[in-house]
Amino acid sequence: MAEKCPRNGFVPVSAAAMVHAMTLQDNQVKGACGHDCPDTCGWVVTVEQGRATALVGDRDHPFTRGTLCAKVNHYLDRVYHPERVLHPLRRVGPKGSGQFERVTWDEALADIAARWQAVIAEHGAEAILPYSSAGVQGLVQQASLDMRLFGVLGASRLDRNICGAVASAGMKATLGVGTGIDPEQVSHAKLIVLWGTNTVVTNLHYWPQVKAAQKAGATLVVIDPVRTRTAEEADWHIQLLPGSDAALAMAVMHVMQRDGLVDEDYVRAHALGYDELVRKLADHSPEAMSPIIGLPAADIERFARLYATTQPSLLRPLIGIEHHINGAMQFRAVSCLPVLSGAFRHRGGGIARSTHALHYAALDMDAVERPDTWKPARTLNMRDLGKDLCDPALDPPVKALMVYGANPASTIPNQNLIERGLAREDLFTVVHDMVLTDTARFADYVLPATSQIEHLDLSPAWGHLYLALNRPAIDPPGEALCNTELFRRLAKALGREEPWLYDSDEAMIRTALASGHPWLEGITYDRLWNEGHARLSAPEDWRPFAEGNFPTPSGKAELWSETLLQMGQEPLPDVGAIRREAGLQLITGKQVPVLNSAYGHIDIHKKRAGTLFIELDPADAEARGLSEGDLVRAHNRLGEIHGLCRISQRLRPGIAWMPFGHLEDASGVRRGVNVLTDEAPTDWGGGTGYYDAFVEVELLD
Ligand SMILES: Nc1nc2c(c(=O)[nH]1)N[C@H]1C(S)=C(S)[C@@H](COP(=O)(O)OP(=O)(O)OC[C@H]3O[C@@H](n4cnc5c(=O)[nH]c(N)nc54)[C@H](O)[C@@H]3O)O[C@H]1N2
Ligand SMILES: Nc1nc2c(c(=O)[nH]1)N[C@H]1C(S)=C(S)[C@@H](COP(=O)(O)OP(=O)(O)OC[C@H]3O[C@@H](n4cnc5c(=O)[nH]c(N)nc54)[C@H](O)[C@@H]3O)O[C@H]1N2
Ligand SMILES: [Mo]
Repeated sequence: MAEKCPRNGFVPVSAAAMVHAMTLQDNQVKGACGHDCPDTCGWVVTVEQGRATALVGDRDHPFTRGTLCAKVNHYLDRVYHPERVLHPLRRVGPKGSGQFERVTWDEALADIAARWQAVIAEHGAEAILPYSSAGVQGLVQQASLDMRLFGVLGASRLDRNICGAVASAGMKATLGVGTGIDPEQVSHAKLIVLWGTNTVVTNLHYWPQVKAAQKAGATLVVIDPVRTRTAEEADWHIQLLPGSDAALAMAVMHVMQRDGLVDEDYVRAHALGYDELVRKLADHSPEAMSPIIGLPAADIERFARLYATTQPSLLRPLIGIEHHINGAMQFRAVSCLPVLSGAFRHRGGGIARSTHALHYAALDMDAVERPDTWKPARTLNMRDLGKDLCDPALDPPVKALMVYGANPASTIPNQNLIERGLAREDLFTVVHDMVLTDTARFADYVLPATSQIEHLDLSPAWGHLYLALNRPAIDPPGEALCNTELFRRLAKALGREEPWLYDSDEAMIRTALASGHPWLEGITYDRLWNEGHARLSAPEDWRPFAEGNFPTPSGKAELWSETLLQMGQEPLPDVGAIRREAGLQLITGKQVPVLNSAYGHIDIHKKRAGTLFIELDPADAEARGLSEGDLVRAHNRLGEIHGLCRISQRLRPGIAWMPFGHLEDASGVRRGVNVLTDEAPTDWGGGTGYYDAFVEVELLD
């Protein structure tokens, strides 16, 4: 059972942990940011009389080095925001109206348990859909007791794939992993290719490392259809057409093979299917690929030669190339480049994507999530939430939805359809969050969640190898509960007696750290408690594929993939299916002042983000008779959204850009860019082509 705290009943931390907190010197507590971001910054919270009075970057953290981002610099505004949900709320108005009344935890929990039990009795447990994402990123708060509870109930499972899964699936087809090398090895690189990632904005603490390497003589290339702030800093910005990265990779491989620039020794020893690939590359010359990529063949030749003749060369992709319908193939094709160039042999060479899987492979995740106790159940794809909620043929239908650590009404494609589904009178929706999100406005119950400074968590990172312990600095305000405590109470309300549904957070973290994995050697709970963070014990000069050892079925880098063939996919790297439709291709990008759909309700961030705008190339604006500052509507068959017209030199003709994360449009209506995106599936990996939306833009009368 969970430990009881004499002050407020259940608390998310164990009694032992509370004692530690009280014996800390001074009034400062180390923690780590829990946002869905590669940086996972270390921070220090100052507490005075139970109130957090300062939150600053932890100078001891080797990767984030004492700085935070524009959002988290004001994290305490989020913690103490007047609109923060502090008590359980029950709906009193129509769905979507955001009208609620305060109820007690006991009332809310008893009613939720009774409603779920009724759904299970009538439709079976699969009629319950838990929907969560990485709103709080960490070992126990993100996914632990929730997985256990919904697992033993036999609720529907969620295929979580809108961020990273497609990239990982694509890379795995070639390399057997979705990770690559340690990103910090960038300091050894002589060529750095930021491929579809806006590092300055989204991966702030990696940027100084990239810049330092550039200053030390490395050439920095940015591949992006948009001239982002990151692209501005590059030695060379390759501004290709969206979705044409695989075509570029094919052309580069063509040149490498044609000109004898392939590391033949490496390829013959460690790759499978090179001869088949060579035959295919014959018709992927720069000239042949040029119309697809939208760049002159000479530029493609030049990039190919630069890549093939510079070592060590490091490719750094994040999300940009996965949010297309050929997203997995784009990652598969790009991952072939360091195999052909032999870059993996060299320190700082290869490809460096998310480090998420490196942390989670070291931790004992099965002990945390306990899949051994789960009942078999169907899996629904998060991308299809709107379709599933509105599908009369879905059997069983989704009758109960529980959303936590996510805001699908704003972040999943086809916002209008999702809202239609959430408005269903026969759907029972519970949302656990700190704020009244777009999704929460449709809930039957809104439950108050803790902020990161109010709960304990172990924080693995997806942008580096440092594991952190996030210590709670203050008591939760009002009646807020952390995710794990909520699921303990839900288990109790449902009358569950399995003891593992009540494990404490500390116990789960200790278990996860006790995996025996060599990279966790010397990393104990107590050390993390005292020091805040520790680097996974990977060798300093870690070159996982210098001598092959790819964890693919064949043990080699698979230029030819039997696995893909069995899946009905093209077994060799390929251009993939590129979506081109009438209208402007809409790319929606991350912004500095907000974190996905979060922070938009806080004045300072709202002001910085400004009024929603739609950015166009001068040629496209002129063709539509539009001027800077006009109020325009962007629309397609799914819906419309209003914004101010912005005309810039950042785009190419045919491309429009809108910022992702505004909570309302220029007409003050609560709708974001996902009213214009559909659920177009990626080739494999289960994700969606967010950046393959097509719109028309015109003056709003
Ligand atoms: N400030 C801030 N930071 C964030 C976030 C945030 O909302 N705000 N979100 C966090 C999250 S959840 C994530 S996943 C990361 C994502 O981090 P990034 O991957 O850096 O983010 P994106 O802006 O989605 O996409 C990167 C770039 O891909 C480009 N792109 C689009 N299509 C293509 C294409 O076909 N080819 C190529 N080569 N490029 C293309 C876009 O123009 C964009 O500049 O950022 C995290 N960090
Ligand atoms: N058009 C378009 N759509 C996109 C993207 C894009 O670039 N363009 N990017 C996509 C990407 S990469 C991602 S990752 C997704 C993000 O999609 P989501 O994960 O749905 O997005 P967030 O807005 O980060 O929502 C997280 C929520 O978790 C809440 N939260 C924070 N901490 C806690 C906690 O401790 N407990 C609970 N219960 N809740 C908490 C926050 O308040 C917030 O409301 O969006 C995707 N959607
Ligand atoms: Mo993401």
